[in-house]
Amino acid sequence: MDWRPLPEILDAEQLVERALHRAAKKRSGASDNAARKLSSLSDNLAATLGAIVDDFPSLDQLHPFDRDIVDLSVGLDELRQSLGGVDWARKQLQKLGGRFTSQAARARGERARQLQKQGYGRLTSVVRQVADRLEFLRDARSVLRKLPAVDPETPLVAMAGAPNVGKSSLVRAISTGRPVVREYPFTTKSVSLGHITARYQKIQVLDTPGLLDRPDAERNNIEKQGLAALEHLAPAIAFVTDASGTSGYPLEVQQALRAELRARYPQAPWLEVRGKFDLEQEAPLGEGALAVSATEGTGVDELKQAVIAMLLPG
Ligand SMILES: Nc1nc2c(ncn2[C@@H]2O[C@H](COP(=O)(O)OP(=O)(O)O)[C@@H](O)[C@H]2O)c(=O)[nH]1
Ligand SMILES: [Mg+2]
Repeated sequence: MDWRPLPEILDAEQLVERALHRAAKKRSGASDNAARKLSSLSDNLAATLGAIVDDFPSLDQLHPFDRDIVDLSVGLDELRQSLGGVDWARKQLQKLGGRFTSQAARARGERARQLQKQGYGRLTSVVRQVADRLEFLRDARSVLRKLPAVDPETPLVAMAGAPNVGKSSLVRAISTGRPVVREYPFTTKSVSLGHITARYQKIQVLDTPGLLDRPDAERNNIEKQGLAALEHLAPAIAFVTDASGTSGYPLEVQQALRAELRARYPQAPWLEVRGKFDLEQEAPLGEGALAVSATEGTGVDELKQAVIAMLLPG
C-alpha cells in the first residue's frame, strides 16, 4: 500500500474557518440569504469530512501485511473509530444543514437571521465535537506516509537478523533504500524499503528492525513489524550474522534466532550473510555464507548478485 498520496487533513478550527469564509461570500441580497449561507456551510463541511474518510483506503480490504503494519504503527481500532467519528459528523452536518436551510428558506427578516446564527452554532459545534478524531487522523497520516509502499506482487528480500548487526548498512549498500544507520540497537523503528533494478525488473529490499530470540508475546511493536513482513509477504530472507562481537548480541543468541526463523519459514529462499567481515571474527565462516563488509564495500556486489540470482532466476 502506498500511503504517500494521502492528502493533508485540516484540523477542526481550520476546517470551520475555511467553511465560514466560503459561506460569507454567498451574498444574494435576496430574502434567501440565510438559507444559502447555511446550505453552503453545511455542504462544505460535510463534503470536506466525507473526502477525509474517502481518501483513506478501505481498512477491511487492506493487504494483511498493511493491516498489521497500520495496527502496529497507529492502531487499527483507533483509526477505524476516528474515521467512524468523522463520518458520523458528516451525516450530522447533512441532517442539520438540511433542516436549518429549509427553515431559513421559509423565514424572513429577524427570524431568518436568528436561524442562521443558530445553524452556524450547531454546525460548527458538530465539527468541533470530532476535533480529537481529526487530530488523530492528522497524526496517523504523517506516520502512515512514512510506511514502506511494499508491492506484494514484486519479488522481495527481507534483511533480517539481531539488532545492530549491520542490516540497515547492507540495505543501503545494495539498494536504493536509505534506512538510518546508528551505532546502537533499535534505531530502525519500522520496516523500510529500497529497490534493486536488474534485467529491467525490480526487486524490493526490505529493511526490518532487529529481532531478538524470544517468544512473540514478549516481542515489541517494532519487532512485530518485521515479523508481519515475514508472515504475510513471504519474502526471501537474507539473514545477517555479526560475529565481530560488536553488535552487543552474542553469537549463540543470533544463531538461536536464525534457527527459529528457519524453522518458522522453511519455504523461504534463504541467504546466509556474515556481516562486518572487516573486523576480527569470533567464528569461522560457515559453508555457503557470504562474507561482507558494508563499511569497506567488500562482498557487497556479490551479495547484490546473490539476491538477484535468488529472486530473478534464469
Ligand atoms: N566495522 C563495521 N561496522 C559496521 C558494518 N556494518 C555496519 N556497521 C556498524 O554497525 C552499527 C549498526 O549498523 P546498522 O546498519 O544500523 O545495523 P542494524 O541495526 O542491524 O540495522 C553501526 O555503527 C554501523 O556503522 C561493517 O561492515 N563493518
Ligand atoms: Mg537497522
